[in-house]
Amino acid sequence: SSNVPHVDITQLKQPPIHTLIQVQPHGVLLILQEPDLTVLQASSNTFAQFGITAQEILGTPLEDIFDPFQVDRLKEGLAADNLDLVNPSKVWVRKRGRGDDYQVFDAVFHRSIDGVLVLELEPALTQENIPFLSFYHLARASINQLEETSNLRDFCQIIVREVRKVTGFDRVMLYKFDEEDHGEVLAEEKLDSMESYLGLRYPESDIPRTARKMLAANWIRVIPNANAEPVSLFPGVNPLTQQPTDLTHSILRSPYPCHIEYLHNMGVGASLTISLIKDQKLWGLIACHHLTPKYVPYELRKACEFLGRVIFSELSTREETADYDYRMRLAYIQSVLVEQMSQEDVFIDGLVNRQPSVLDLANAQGAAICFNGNWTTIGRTPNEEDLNFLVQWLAKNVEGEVFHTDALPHLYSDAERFKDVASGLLAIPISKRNYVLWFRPEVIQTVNWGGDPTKAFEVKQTEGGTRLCPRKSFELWKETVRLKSLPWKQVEVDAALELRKAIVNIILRQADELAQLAQ
Ligand code: BLA
Repeated sequence: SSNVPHVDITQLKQPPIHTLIQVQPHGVLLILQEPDLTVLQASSNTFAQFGITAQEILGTPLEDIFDPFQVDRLKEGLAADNLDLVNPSKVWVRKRGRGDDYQVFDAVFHRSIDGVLVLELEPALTQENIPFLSFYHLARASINQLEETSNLRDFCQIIVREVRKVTGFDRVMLYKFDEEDHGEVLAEEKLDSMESYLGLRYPESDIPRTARKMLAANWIRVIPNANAEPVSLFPGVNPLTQQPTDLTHSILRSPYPCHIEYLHNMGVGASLTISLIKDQKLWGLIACHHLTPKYVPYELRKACEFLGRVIFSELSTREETADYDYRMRLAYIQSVLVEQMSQEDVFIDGLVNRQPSVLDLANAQGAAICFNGNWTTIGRTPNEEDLNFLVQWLAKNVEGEVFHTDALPHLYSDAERFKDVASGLLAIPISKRNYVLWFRPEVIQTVNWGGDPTKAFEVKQTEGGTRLCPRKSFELWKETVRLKSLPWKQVEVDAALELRKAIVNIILRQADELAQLAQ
């Protein structure tokens, strides 16, 4: 998959995403001056939502828009510098010119990265807060099911089923990133009439690095109507700072046009994205799609985020447990190998002539040990001449105590000749020109992509500068991946490093014994 292009949109002349100052029109965004909470900037859809134009609302204190009693409560929360006390709040907005007609909004505050206070208002579908208890029941029910499953895929399947049940989206997917930041749909629940994306892979460029950063900061993103015309902020910059306000943490920020086009091309009318974070890194996403516009109230989104967090922490624990069991097995093999090495006159015999052998330490099909210019091999390996050239290449190109690749021919083209035994290489240099090498054969894999990943986007020149456009077709595109082995697991690499230490110790001890004999 190395011919799949990576893209860094920061290198193109496009505005940084977080300062795009357009807002999705289903809600109202206000930038406020503290402590009076007067309006500095407003999204230009206030007339549609409140019956007051953005011009009129500027300089207005919040009391004039909301119920003053509610504003006092908000101010108390803000004074305590604890936004959790006020988020979310239900606020009543009396519509101008409509008599006693008022509308209820969910109000959510945050401080932008520049420290500016941002208030976002979305029409509330209910006047009551969804009781916390219902989140709890929701999570309990799914966790009970999860306890009964043992494999990762079933587990992911339950997550998407639960999220779909709770939200009613037409399609819910669990999407996991790989080491190259491409991603794969591990689980999917959808309407029968929709085509399936299960098992498909999507290239890294579908979610550029800047977008990933935001997904790691904002655990939940909503686009209730992918066809809605975004609205601007009025005025465009904060009059106090003369800068566009940083909207990284905003709920209503309008998505980058490129992504909207992407959704259109996929036939998506609304989306909800929940980030799955592990060790502070974006591990994957729960991606929800709806064919038509769909509004998900704040509290239900929070419930989904909660569900995502709780369930996902359970999932990472399990992944770690699986690794732990394997690590323990390798540690055991390692200790037996050390024992065997110390029992033999020539330590190498303890690695290749007995059971378990050095092959078992890294689940390899072949291994070769170069010691004092002599090769000892076990299983399927390149011939001696090829091995000699390979260690010369390693000595020149590789540093450190361990080296591993699942695509040796991509790095060292001569290896293509012996790809059937050594498309994968794990190597530990013991000392200058002494090596232990493990090999894995080529495994030809078919990777199913959602559209041709080498044509993931088009670069277009427009008046506004260079623009990237997403692909039009997401139809199944099969890639045959050659010259690659199964990947080495971190636990296997760690085990190889441990073996290196043990061998170095044995060599030192033997040298010591020789020196003593010589005295
Ligand atoms: C954002 N791209 C995203 C997001 C997802 C995807 C989930 C985050 C959505 C959100 O913030 O609401 C991609 N969605 C997918 C994938 C699947 C899916 C892979 O459902 C698979 C099933 N996208 C392109 C190109 C660009 C691009 C060529 O294809 C070029 C610049 C950009 N994607 C892009 C940007 C964002 C994005 C800029 C951030 C949008 C924003 O938050 O403003």
